[in-house]
Amino acid sequence: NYKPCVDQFKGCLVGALIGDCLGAPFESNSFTGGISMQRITNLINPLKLESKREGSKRFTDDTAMSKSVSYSLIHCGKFDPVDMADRFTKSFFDERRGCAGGVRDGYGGAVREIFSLWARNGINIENVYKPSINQFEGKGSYGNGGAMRVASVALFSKSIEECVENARGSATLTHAHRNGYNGAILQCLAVYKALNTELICWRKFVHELIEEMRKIEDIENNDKLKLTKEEFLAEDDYEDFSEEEILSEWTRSESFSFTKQLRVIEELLTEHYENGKIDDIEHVIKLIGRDITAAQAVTAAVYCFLRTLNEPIENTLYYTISLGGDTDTIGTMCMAMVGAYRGSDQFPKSWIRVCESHQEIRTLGEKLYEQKNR
Ligand code: F2R
Ligand code: MG
Ligand code: MG
Repeated sequence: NYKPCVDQFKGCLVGALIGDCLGAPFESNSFTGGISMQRITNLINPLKLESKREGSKRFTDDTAMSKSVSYSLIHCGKFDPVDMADRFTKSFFDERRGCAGGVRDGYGGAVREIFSLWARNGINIENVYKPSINQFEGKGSYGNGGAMRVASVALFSKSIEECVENARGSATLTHAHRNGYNGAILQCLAVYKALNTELICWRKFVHELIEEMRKIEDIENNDKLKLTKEEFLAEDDYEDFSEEEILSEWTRSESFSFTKQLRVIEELLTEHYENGKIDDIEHVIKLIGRDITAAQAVTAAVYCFLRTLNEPIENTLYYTISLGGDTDTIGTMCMAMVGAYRGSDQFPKSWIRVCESHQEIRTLGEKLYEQKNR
């Protein structure tokens, strides 16, 4: 019967904004190790940011697309694929034209092609999903772009079932690979549960996500197709591959399973919480990854949220960034969960103040709260 308050709605979107704006300077596609805590705190320690200009940390594609999702849900009162696609396209081309504060950094290559096709062919209910379904020889994009923008879908949806349906629909507009949209569903469910649970027990949280993802991935019927990394490895010859390359192959394949990877998260968290194991970031990176695939980025975000659940809120972002890789996106997804659980009042004021459009984002959280409680 727990009823989340307006500060949690604002917190979810403000957290997502902070993760994007403060995580973006560290984003890299490199295959090197994690990022040192010293480098992170040198740049984003709340005290250091107090002297920075209000709104000086710009958001990237993650927040630009999240804003379109929020505005669409608020305007339509339901998930409307045509309206949402239209907003993505307008916002992208407005930025290109230098409106909306100038060209925005970092959209993925495949998603840009979808915007161009929508702009060229027009958008209607018959053709809106065609560009994404046709990408990559009909496999669709496995990038994390569907998941990175899904937080407001969790705020908007009234049940787990609505979360699943709306997350799948909104993600598939650009990400038709099953890892792409299933990652968005997992991210949406994690935010929904963070918002609607008064006191989170990490093990129960993981078990509930496993149960939901088991149904979505239809593990009972697909058990021979949905593999663990070890099962995947046994299927082919990966002798000359490094561990990171094997993880990369598996997380880009349709054999990848979020259900099975959530069990890996459970093992890592057990080592941390129950066996008191000292953190080894390299080990976490090897098992979970941190790249632009939804398979790696969403599981990393869930892990970082639960791994730092009871620590000071700053530690969650520091820890997330320390994994390296797709730091703005893992940051935005993890901090959306944190904000939904703890509320916006818990974030350092200087963190919020330096983020571009923080007032607008707060207002969107308030509007989504009002809409839900009307
Ligand atoms: N694009 C970036 N970062 C790169 C630049 C960052 C840095 N600041 C710099 O300046 O160097 N970040 C943003 O992209 C990610 C979200 O991407 P999204 O929306 O999923 O894009 P897309 O285009 O759909 O997928 C990304 C790329 O993945 C490859 N790919 C996807 N599916 C594939 C498939 N089935 N087969 C083969 N390749 C596939 C393609 O190369 C896509 O272009 C976030 O990190 C956001 O922050
Ligand atoms: Mg980005
Ligand atoms: Mg990114």
